Amino acid sequence: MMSERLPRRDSAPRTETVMGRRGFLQAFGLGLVELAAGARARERRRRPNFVFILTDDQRHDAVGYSGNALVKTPHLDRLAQRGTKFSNAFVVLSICCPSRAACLTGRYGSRNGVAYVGGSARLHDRERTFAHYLKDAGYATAMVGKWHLANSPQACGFDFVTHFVSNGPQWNRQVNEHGQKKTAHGFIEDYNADQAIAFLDRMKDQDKPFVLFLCTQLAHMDHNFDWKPKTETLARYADVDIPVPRTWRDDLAGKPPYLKQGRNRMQALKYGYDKAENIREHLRRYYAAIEDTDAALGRVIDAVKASGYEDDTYYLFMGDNGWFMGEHGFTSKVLPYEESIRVPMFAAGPGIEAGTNEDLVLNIDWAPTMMELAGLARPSNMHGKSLVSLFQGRKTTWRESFLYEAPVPCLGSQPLLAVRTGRWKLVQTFETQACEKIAFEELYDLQNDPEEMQNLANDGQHAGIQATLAQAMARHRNRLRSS
Ligand SMILES: [Ca+2]
Repeated sequence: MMSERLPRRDSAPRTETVMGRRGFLQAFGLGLVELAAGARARERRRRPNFVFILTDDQRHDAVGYSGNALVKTPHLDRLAQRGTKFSNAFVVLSICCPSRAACLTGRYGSRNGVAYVGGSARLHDRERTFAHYLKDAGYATAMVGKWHLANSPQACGFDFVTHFVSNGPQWNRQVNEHGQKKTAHGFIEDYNADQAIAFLDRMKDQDKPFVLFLCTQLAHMDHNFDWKPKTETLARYADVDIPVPRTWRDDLAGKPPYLKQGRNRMQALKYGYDKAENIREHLRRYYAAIEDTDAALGRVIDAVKASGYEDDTYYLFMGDNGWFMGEHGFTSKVLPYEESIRVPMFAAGPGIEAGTNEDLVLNIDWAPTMMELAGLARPSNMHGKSLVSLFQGRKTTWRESFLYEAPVPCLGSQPLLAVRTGRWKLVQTFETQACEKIAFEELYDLQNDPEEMQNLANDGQHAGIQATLAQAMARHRNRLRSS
């Protein structure tokens, strides 16, 4: 079904659907000047609004709609069921700063300047974000919640800004509200939702389309490596029997040897992941924190509807990276295994078909998607692809593989690259001091070994597919070097 709202650049302007007070007044006989102003306003309003929700450290399966009956996310589930759910969504580097930078620019970290995590992680000055492009096209731009780049949100194109940098307490957090430092009393996601709703209220008096980039702090751990959900929410998980991952006692045979002493394993041991009950307790706290976050997001979704924006607004939802919850005896992220690089992702809005798409989609795809939905030209340096053809369920040529890159040591990883297709994954880990020198190779058949336990690299039987994947990796890298 072709959309009412998806861009049709050659068609006549469609009838304005959000009339509100303007439409009412015009209908009752304002003068020609006012009518002309109204026409100009409608012209501007033909571009759609965007509510881009980016959650933190939320795994691909930590949403109810994925089939996980243990975590409760009714608000996200309802929204997802209306739209296109992506069951094979990935990030091109699984850490907070690089994933945000990739979403903002539609470009890989090795090119936009943010391929690592830390206070100095900064986009190159020449980089332009979706907020820059949309603002130039007449959009009001808002950023609410967690920010994690050394560039300010304002320098990245956002005008309405209430934010805090990186991680910290989940209650009574210090925030920067329009330039004023203050304490956000209570649970941080309730505060973020209030700020998002304040922005939506402000837009009622303006004729501009808007983009709201709402970045939750949760489900990231707090500064004490814990989750602090609401007491009553956590209590609901107290007696839930939560299974631990089958691979939690992995001896890491076939994996790069450094991982046995790497941060992902050492930190997991600090959390007590050598005992199943400690993994279970973390899952309870993590799921409860996600449920609390979902409830706060539900208030924002309700506010969009109550404000009359629903017919003109696209929701874009994604987790910024995955999270190991004991798989392979790991915690955290960065590493190129599925639990780390897969994220929950969907889009909902006018004309987007309800259903599930299994194509390989990436965090760098959102920026070009917004360009197309807004009727703007796709900047030629964006590495991502617009998802619009997938929203419409059209048969289309789509990527057959993608590159995952962690080119510098991050949170205990050695430099590594991976290429993933629908079925296969090749990982090349490099010497820390010589990033072009391969230290270890892994090849996984995700169809027959989705838990990535059998390294097939260099086993004498998979040389053909290994060579094909290595060629694909080289092609991806060459394309990046020239962009
Ligand atoms: Ca994150």
